Amino acid sequence: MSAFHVTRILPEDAVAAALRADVLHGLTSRPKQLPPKWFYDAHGSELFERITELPEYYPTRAEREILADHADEIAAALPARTLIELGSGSSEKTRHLLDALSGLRTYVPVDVSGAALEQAGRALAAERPGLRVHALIADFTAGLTLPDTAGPRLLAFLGGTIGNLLPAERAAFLAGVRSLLSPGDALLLGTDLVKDEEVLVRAYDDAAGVTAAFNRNVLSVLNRELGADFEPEAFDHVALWDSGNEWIEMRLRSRTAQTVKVPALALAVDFAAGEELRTEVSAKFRRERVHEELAAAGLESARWWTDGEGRFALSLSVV
Ligand code: AVJ
Repeated sequence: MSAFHVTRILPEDAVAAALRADVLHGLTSRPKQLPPKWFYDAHGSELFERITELPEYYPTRAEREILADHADEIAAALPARTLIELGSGSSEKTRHLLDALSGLRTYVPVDVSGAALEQAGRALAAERPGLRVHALIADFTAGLTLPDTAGPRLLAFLGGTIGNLLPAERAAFLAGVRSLLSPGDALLLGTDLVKDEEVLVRAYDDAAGVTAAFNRNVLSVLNRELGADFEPEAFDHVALWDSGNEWIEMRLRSRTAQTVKVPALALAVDFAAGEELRTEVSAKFRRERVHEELAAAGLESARWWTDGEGRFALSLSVV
């Protein structure tokens, strides 16, 4: 008997339709833009895993430090029977939580990437015989229904991925999360913090060029999925700090004037020399802003932990 199963909430054709809609809208907007979720095909997910090991990319290590140091306190504050993790990816950092939650019965990893879920979920279920792993292939930014599992439930959204949403999207997302929680449940939220500009920019423009390859990979995704003819090397990787919005932006800057065809959308897209395509926003937070945004969604931040250097934070909101 297997304690692992996968439910696909998101049909394959819905993923394809969402990609087409996002690319059509984004490449005909001014300035041009694409949502960051399309980075994560198998190769993009692999590149992201490599990013997390780069000396410049501190968020993963900082968050792992917080989880390693405080998982017991988190578990004491919220002795969950169900752990739901949005954007679980490789579920690597989650192990600290799984170890600390002694009454845990069910782990629900949620991701758009079925491949990552299969691999991580199967391995976890095999390692932990008492644990049911019920993976969900779903887009958690587009409304989510959760399996009916035992409370209290801890919903974890780690990695600072909330920073990839724009402010209005964050507000809608947090309100949606709040509506999924019942009394006694909680949200555990990971947020990267505002810090020195140089440290931030280096984290998104590493010396080895892994982040540049990750950024350009979205063009390869469009080539494969939509028959586009992007030449990834015809675009420069750009990472900059927007101090007004307090977010990092990643862009791809066209080296020359060029026209790119996207046959699946019957689209020809002109790029001027130097024109930029925004591929990611990664917002950085101050404690007050995290509290405000949580409060606006009806969530109160009960606990707050940072790593030793104050680079990254976890907050726990019990409903
Ligand atoms: C997916 C939110 C963890 O914004 O830092 C890493 C993705 N982009 N380097 C982030 C990413 C460029 C990452 N998160």
